[in-house]
Formats: sequence, C-alpha cells, structure tokens
Amino acid sequence: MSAKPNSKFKSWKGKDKATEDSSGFDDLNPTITYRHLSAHNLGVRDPLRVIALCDSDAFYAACEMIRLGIPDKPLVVLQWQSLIAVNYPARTFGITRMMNIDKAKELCPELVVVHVATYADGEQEPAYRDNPDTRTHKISLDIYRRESVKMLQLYKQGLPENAEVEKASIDEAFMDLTRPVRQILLDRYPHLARVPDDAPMGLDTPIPPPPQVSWNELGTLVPINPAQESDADSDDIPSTWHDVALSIGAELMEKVRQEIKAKMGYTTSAGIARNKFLAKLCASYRKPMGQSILRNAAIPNYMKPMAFQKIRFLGGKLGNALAAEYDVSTVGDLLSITLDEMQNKFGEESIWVYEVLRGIDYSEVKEKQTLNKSMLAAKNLPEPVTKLSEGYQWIRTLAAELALRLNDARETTPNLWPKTLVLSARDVRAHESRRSKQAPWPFVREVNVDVVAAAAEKLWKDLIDPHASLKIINISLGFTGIEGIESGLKSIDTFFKAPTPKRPLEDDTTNDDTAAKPSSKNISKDLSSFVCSRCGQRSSLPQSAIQTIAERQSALALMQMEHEDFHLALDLSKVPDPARPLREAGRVAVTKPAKKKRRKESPPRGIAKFFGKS
Ligand code: TTP
Ligand code: CA
Ligand code: CA
Repeated sequence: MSAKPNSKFKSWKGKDKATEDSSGFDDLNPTITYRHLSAHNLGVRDPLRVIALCDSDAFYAACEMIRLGIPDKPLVVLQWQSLIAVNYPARTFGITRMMNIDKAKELCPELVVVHVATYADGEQEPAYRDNPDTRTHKISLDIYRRESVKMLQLYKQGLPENAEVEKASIDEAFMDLTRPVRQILLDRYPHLARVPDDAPMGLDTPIPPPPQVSWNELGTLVPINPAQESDADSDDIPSTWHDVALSIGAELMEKVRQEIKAKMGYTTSAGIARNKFLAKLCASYRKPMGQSILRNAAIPNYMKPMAFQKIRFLGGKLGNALAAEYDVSTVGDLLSITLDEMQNKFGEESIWVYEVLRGIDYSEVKEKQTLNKSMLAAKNLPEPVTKLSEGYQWIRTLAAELALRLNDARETTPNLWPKTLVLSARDVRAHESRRSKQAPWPFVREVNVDVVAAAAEKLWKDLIDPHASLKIINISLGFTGIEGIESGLKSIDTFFKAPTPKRPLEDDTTNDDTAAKPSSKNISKDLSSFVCSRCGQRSSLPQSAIQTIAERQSALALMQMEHEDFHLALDLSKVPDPARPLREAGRVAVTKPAKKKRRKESPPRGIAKFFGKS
C-alpha cells in the first residue's frame, strides 16, 4: 500500500504549472520523515528510490573474446556484412559499429573478426565459419542468449533477495535496489528506525540531517554543475538522504559487477539513479567498466543540454512534431512549455513527455516471466521458395534452431513443454500475407532436430499446395503455449486420473488433455478469445476456426503470437534506428507513461497519431 502523501509533501502531488525558473524540477530534495522509513511499500513514489541499470561492455564481442580466450586483442563481431559489436581495444583504432569491415581492417590490420555462428542445412548445432553463405545459412545468437541468461542469474544471486531484477535486453538488466538499500540504511543508522519520543510531529517529523557521503570508490558522479572543473561540487554540496541511499546502491552494484567479472569474465557498466529512465540514461556516462551515479541535484543540468529526440519515443514523429512546433532541439528548450500547453497541443497523455523531460519516470522494475510462452525461429529467404521441395532445407535449419532453443531453455527450466508447433510462410503474391498450419506437440522429452523437422515437414506438406506456383519469402517455425514443469505434470496427472471434473469444452477427441485449460489467464474460458496484456485488446477466433479444443488452442496461440509480432513491429516503428540489424539491445527505457491523469494501461490517445506507421 502506498502511504498517503502528507500535506507538506506538495511535490508528490501532480505538477503545478511549470515556471520559467523552476522548470518543474521541483522534487529533487524531498523531505524524508519517519513515516517514509517505516512504510513498507511506497512503490514507485518512494522518495528514497534507487534503481540501477547494468549493461555489458561490447557484449557480443566480449562473449567471443571469452570463448576464444583472447582478452585484450581488438575484436569485432560481424553479422553478414555488418559490424554488430566492437570491443573497446578495437574502438581505440577508431573502429565503430557503423563502419564497413574493410575499412575497419584497414584501421587495424591485426583486428580479430568473428562472424556470428550460423546454422547450415541439417546441422544440429550452429558453428563458426569465416564466410557463411547468406543463401543457405541462418544466424545463431544462441551463445549470447545463454551467456545473457547466466548473467541475469548472477545478478539475482549477487544482490540481496529483496532486490528486484528485470531483464531489459540481451545484455542489460534493471535492478530496483530500494528495499535492500532501505534495510542497510536502517542497519547503519539505527536511530532512524524509531521515532524519538520528543518528535514534534510523530511519524511525520522529518528525520535528522544525513551524513556527508564519501563517493570515493563508488563510481563516477554526474556533476551537479558541469561547467565547473572537476567534481569539487561533490564535497561542497551537502549530501541528502537520497544521496546516502544512492551510495548504498552503488556499493551493492560494485559488488555484483565484480562478481560477474570474477565468475564469467564480463565487464559491465552501470547507471544508478532514482528511476529507470535516468538509470539507463546515465549508464553510458562512463563506459566501459564504470558505474555512474546521477544524484537528484545533478538531474537538471544533465537533462537540459540533451537532444530530446535522442530520448526513446521522442525520436519519431512526436519528437519531430515537438521540434517543428517550437523550433528547438534540447530538453532545456522544452522546459518552458507548460503542462497545459503541451496537453492542449498533444493530448492529455502527453503528460509523460512533460515528466520525462524533467527526469520523472514512475515505471516499475518488474521481473518479467522468464518463461517465454513462445519461441520462434524465422528466416527471410535469400531466394524465394517456388515449390514444395525447396522448403525442406529451410525447415530443417529452423527445426535445428528451435530444438536447440528449447533444450537451452530446458537447462534452466527442465521439462518445459510446448503445446503446439506452428509453421508459417509468407508468400509475396498471396493476398493473405502469412499462412500457417499448426499441430499439437506431443510431450516428448528428447527434442532434437529430427523430431522437430519431421513434424514441421508434415505441416509444410499440409500448408503448401504441390501444384500451386509459389513465391515464399519468409518461413517461420515456432513453439507456442510453452509451460513449465508443474503445470505440465499436473496436466499429465489429470490425464491419467480420469474421469476429470467437467471442463467446459470437453467435446474433444484429441488426447491433448491440457487443452481444456487456458495456458494464460488472458485467454477466455471457452477458448474463443484472448486479451492482450499490453494493449488490452480482445481478439476472437472466427467461429469457423473453432473445432476441437486442441485446434482452438493452437489457433489462439498463433493469434497471440501474431499479435505479439504486431506489438514488436509497433515498438520498432517508435524508435527508428535503421542501422541496427538486431533489436535485442535496449535503448533508453522510458517505459510507458506514469499513472497520473492517465487511463489505465491504455495506449496514449492524443499522441497516438505520432506513433503510427511512417
Ligand atoms: P549494446 O549494449 O548496444 O552495445 P555493446 O554491448 O556492443 O557495446 P556497449 O559497450 O557500448 O554497450 O548492444 C548489445 C549487443 O547487441 C551488441 O554487443 C551486439 C548486439 N547489437 C546488434 O546486434 N545490433 C545493433 O545494432 C546493436 C546496437 C547491438
Ligand atoms: Ca552493452
Ligand atoms: Ca545494451
């Protein structure tokens, strides 16, 4: 439960109109009372909130350095012709991600060039090759995914249990350190844990002034006054209790980053601040091997010179519209615009723009369900498939990837059970751009390329008319409805313990006993529709598609998968970044608007028009 804001915490309540001089940075040094310290869960409005974002340095390149046992050599990772990762030694030669590989070799003749592993037709495992063939090979990012999973586990193990860890991309994670920091703070300053008998306002009495923080060894401070030389300001400016909290967070991060280095060999960089947006933003302030701390007092001067179009979601049409409307480019330029004006021009929901410009972000750090409900291997074909027989080589390649992904996932969650195998193909000429077939997946423990390929080939034959002329440009193969051990086993149990209590749709003749149970709480009881947890939209199956329970479930799973594709496409269209071949690496995360004046979880309305397709 969040504590009721006391009347004297005016800054907790919505914004007053921004004034020219305050610019709305009005909550940088909130008064901390005993009530704050005794409250168990102030959530995202905790005035002593401490969030960190930890990102691996030159991640894919680091994975390859460690795999090859060459710690200090300049190295780049190539995906076809694009440089996708450049290690720090290579960066000293002026090599950048945008560069052409020949140019990179020219700058550094001893450059180690690793092409990402690829799957070739019929191979069960991806392999490293110097010159993989785009026409027959498929990229494998499996080793990076595996390292990523291990690293996330180490973050969780290395931090106190009450820290929250959320994977943010393949090489980064957010950590909410507020609770462990609070505990350490109260241990170190036990006088804060108890309201003194003579406290004039009881629980609402402000706590005594904080000690001066010594930031040595804790990281790089983003300066409060960047114009001044050196970090002299850190000693002169009295610390706040939030600074004390940040410094404890920095200790925790230092420790966990050292553990990652010791156990896995990776160096990381972290940003530590009062929310996710700022933590992500300052994580790249000093890279590599650094942690940067953004004190509240440093927020205004850090934000003001920033090009606002660099901020996620302000990079696209909305950013362009703001730039055009006011003919400006920096955050500072936009601070004189009042909330009212912004909302009049860009809709009520633009409060999140107003807030983000002031470094305010109330999004939560939340551990996502680590279990992916679906797994997809897809390939854009270099040459279109024009007849049935040409598809088999790709199906085998995709089957190999899918089998490996499932087996990898089973290493962390044994007995993962996908319920459905879905094959889909996109024909350039067809009216319906993507056609699919799916089948229930049996509970087989041994999943290998042969088993998956055999099932997929069957689907392929069902999908493709041998007499039709084809022009298929993309094939994807996926597992959907993946469940973990407990639910899987329970389902099998109930299968053996017939008769089971009535289930709403037990008109089925298949033996897919779990099918009666929606795999997700978002799926309607009668398996006719699901509600997307991201946009709240309900999608229903057409009546004709509904036959057996297994078919309903497969069709729903497919619909969910396609709906997720749609969100992915939408996300990508919000952050135009054509130079990026892969989407795994995170950008500045302004996760969705904060709550005030907002409709619950609904997508922005007034500003929605700025997020459409270009
Ligand atoms: P990043 O974290 O953006 O970059 P990085 O880890 O290589 O370097 P830095 O030290 O600056 O953080 O991306 C993580 C990985 O994601 C990167 O190693 C390779 C992959 N990636 C791509 O495949 N394509 C891209 O365009 C980007 C940006 C990353
Ligand atoms: Ca990185
Ligand atoms: Ca990253």
